[in-house]
Order: sequence, then C-alpha cells, then structure tokens
Amino acid sequence: MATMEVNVPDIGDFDEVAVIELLVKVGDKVRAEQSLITVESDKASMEIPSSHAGVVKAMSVKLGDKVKQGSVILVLETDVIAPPVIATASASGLAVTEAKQSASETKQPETASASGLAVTPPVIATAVIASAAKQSATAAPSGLAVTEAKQSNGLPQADGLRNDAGLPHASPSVRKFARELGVPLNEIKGSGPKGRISQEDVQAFSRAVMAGETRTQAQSSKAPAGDGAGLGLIPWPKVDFAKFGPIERKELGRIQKISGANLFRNAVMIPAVTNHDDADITELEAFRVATNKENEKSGVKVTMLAFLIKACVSALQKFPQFNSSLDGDALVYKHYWHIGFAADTPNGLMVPVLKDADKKGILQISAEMGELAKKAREGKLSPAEMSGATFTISSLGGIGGRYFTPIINAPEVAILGVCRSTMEPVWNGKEFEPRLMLPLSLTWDHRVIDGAAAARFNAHLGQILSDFRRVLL
Ligand code: CAO
Repeated sequence: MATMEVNVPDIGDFDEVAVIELLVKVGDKVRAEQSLITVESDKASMEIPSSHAGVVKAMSVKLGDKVKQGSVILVLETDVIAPPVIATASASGLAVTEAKQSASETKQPETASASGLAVTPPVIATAVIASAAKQSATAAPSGLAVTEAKQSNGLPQADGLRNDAGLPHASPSVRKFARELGVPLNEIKGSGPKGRISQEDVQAFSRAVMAGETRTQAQSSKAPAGDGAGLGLIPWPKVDFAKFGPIERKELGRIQKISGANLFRNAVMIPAVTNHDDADITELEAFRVATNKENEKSGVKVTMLAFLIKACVSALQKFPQFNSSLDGDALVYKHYWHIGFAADTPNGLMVPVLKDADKKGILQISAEMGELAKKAREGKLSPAEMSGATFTISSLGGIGGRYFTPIINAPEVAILGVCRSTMEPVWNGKEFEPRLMLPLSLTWDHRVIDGAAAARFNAHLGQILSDFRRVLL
C-alpha cells in the first residue's frame, strides 16, 4: 500500500477556480477517471477526475477553496503506483463533439482528425468542461444523437439515477444552474437517459414549485401541506378513515386547488369580521316580478342579484374605503366599480366580474350577468372576465340558508354574502306586518374598515333595497 496525492491537472487558461462540489469523501473507493470535485470559473464548471484508483485517505480541499493546476485535491491510498490514466478523445467520433467544445473553451491546441473533425490531443486526466449550451444531446457526425454523458467526457457513466458519489446524474453546468436557482437536484426526476437531469428538468421543477404544484422536501419539512406547521399550529390530525368504514379518495379538481389556495391565504391573512343584517325587499321584489313580466319576451330575467349589484355600487360610492385595496401602508381607492359575483359551477367556485356596474341599468346588468354565469358554468370565462373586481357579492339566495361568513376575495377589502329572502313578521310600531326580508352578511377587513363603517354600509344598503328610488339620490 502506498499513498499518493492527486493534483489538479492542467485546466487550460484558468488561473484559479473555486471548488463548488466535493464528489467524494474520506473512505470512498474511487476508480481512475472518476470525478473527484467540481470547480467553477466565471465561464464554466468542470469536473476533475482522479488520475488513479484507490481509497480516499484525506481530503485536501473543501467547498469554496480556490485551486489551480498542481493544487492537491486529496490523498489516495493505492495498491500500485500506476502511471496516470490518459483520457483521450474517442476514436468512434462519439466524444468528438464535446472534445472539440472543451478544446475551444480551454484553448488547447486542436489537431485535425482523419475525418476532418477537430479532436483534442490526449490530455492527462484532463478537466471536463460543459457549458450550459452543451447540455443537450447533439447529433454526432454519424447523425445519431449522442447523449451528453458521452459528450461531456467520453468516459463511461455509472448506471442508475446517481453517480458514484451518490449525486444525481447531471452535468456540472446543470448542477450550477440548479444551485443558482436554489433547486434541490436530488429531488428532480431526470428525463434523460438513465434519469439524467437536464436544464429543462430543473426549469420544469422550479416552475412547478412556484405554481404550488409541488413542494421541495425543505418546504414540506417546514410546513407540510395543510398541516399548520408553518403557522406554528399543532399538526393536522392524521386519521386512517378506512379503519372506520369504506372510503373513496378523489383528487381535487384544478379550480378547487387554485381557489382553495386563495381562500386559505385570504382566511389566514385578513383580520376579517362579518356583520349580519336584514333588508326589507318587499316592494323591490314586487317591482322585480313586475319587471320580469313586462320583459318576458326579451329573454332577460331579472333576479335580486342585479338589484344588489346596483345597491352595492351606491354603498361603495358613499363609503369609498369599501372599494379600496391595501398596498403596504397605503390605501388604493378605485374610481371604478367592477363587481365580482361568486358562481357555483360544475368545476367549482368561479368569480366572474361585471365591469362598470355604476354605468349600467338593471336590465343590462341582468343580461351581462346571465351571460357571464353561463360562461362560468361552461368553463369558458377568459382571465379578463375574472379580473379587476373591486368588491364581490356571493349570493346563495337561489339555494337557501340564512346567514354565512364569506371570505374576502383579496386584494378587495369586503364581500357581501346574501341568502334566501323569507317572509317575516316585522313590527311597524303598531302591529306585526308580513315583510319579505333579505339576510345580508358583510365581511370586511378590519385593517381598512371599522365596525361602525360596516354597520353604516349595511344600513345604507338596507335603505336602498327597501326603497330603490334612493339610488337616484
Ligand atoms: N331570495 C330568494 N330567492 C332568490 C334569491 C334570494 N336572495 N336570489 C335568487 N333567488 C331566486 C331567483 O329569483 C330564482 O328564482 P326563479 O327560478 O323562481 O326565477 C332562483 O332563486 C334561482 O336564481 P339564480 O341562482 O339562477 O340566479 P341569481 O341571479 O340569484 O344567481 C348565480 C346567479 C350565478 C350567482 C347563482 O346561480 C350561483 O351560482 N349562486 C351560487 C353562488 C355561490 O356558490 N356562493 C357561495 C360562494 S362561497 O362558497
């Protein structure tokens, strides 16, 4: 047994390069030509292969160290002091493409092969350079696609998803790219041969994390989905439901997932309060029924929601903070009145937006609402038709119920929930009178609105709904 130092070989024009990855550790058995460390210059990253086989006795470099030709990488215990392995460009032509690329980057002298393709002269344990532009498979002179594994160094790669160092298969430049994005490479399933990870795989993973479609292990360990750990809450109860009876598991739909994430954020982040009230709509309902009779032939049906939209615009104009949004320490007051309305669709909850409700009459609002609700149910709403709302109404009037606590649709600051009207005995000072009462539930953001303003908003809404002529005032 003998020990020997393995040094950084000639790495071309690079003066000093930083060690960005340690691919082996003390005790590891390494093969000749196996990559030991990855170094990085401002132009490229390179894997430095071992000149001999043996067992790593000591590491002489650590992450972040600057090394240059001749720097000791590690100490190897070897059986035989064999002459250093000479890595050559493959004669088959498969390695030629990358060899040429490497050569151009390292500015090593090139010679022309018999085929006319440039190949590098044999180099001793030469550094392997792979720039981002060379990650993808390129066509070999033969016309066959050559994998980057072969291009990068012409050396055989370990089978399976990981290399000898237990790292996922990826070129140095892909690793560098992942490091820069903070993407954990070992969590990516490579789409290349033998699970090799490409730059596109890294980008796709990063996109999925940003879109909330997947979570990194670090994210999961900090706040597993929906378990409340991120909020410092005790974990969500885990129950094996099947122990108690037959079950069926169904994935949430796409819209449910998106609206669920939004609702969760809004419920958690907004200090919301809900005020409940009743509005007397006896006369308004009679007017609505009469209007529908008059317009029977037009095909446009007026529901209470159209009147509510118009009444809300009046209340929003009287109390402009309800038509605002918080932006840091400032309130943004909007001088337009676009009203969103929650629509129950087969795909889940959608909120089409009726634009410029202040400029439209009840019949036009009804017609547009009908059109938007139809599109919502058919899944045909465009993003523009779902954006720009300044206030939202959620009406369960067609279904039933008394009151509920709707969740504010951020960045709006209030939402009105409406339930089914019922005929109720109302004391008029002398006697009980049957009146049609509409239950209203106004949820508001306490950072922007206070209880008194909310009570006034509801009272104003009640006055308008009980006597719609007030809209004109
Ligand atoms: N009181 C009594 N009856 C009411 C009413 C109310 N407040 N609101 C509506 N109605 C009646 C309508 O007059 C209509 O009666 P007719 O069939 O006799 O004409 C019936 O209920 C059905 O109305 P509608 O629901 O078709 O129409 P709309 O304009 O009231 O609502 C829409 C349209 C799209 C908002 C509604 O269909 C819908 O999807 N509502 C659900 C919203 C929702 O899911 N909110 C919860 C969000 S939080 O999860």
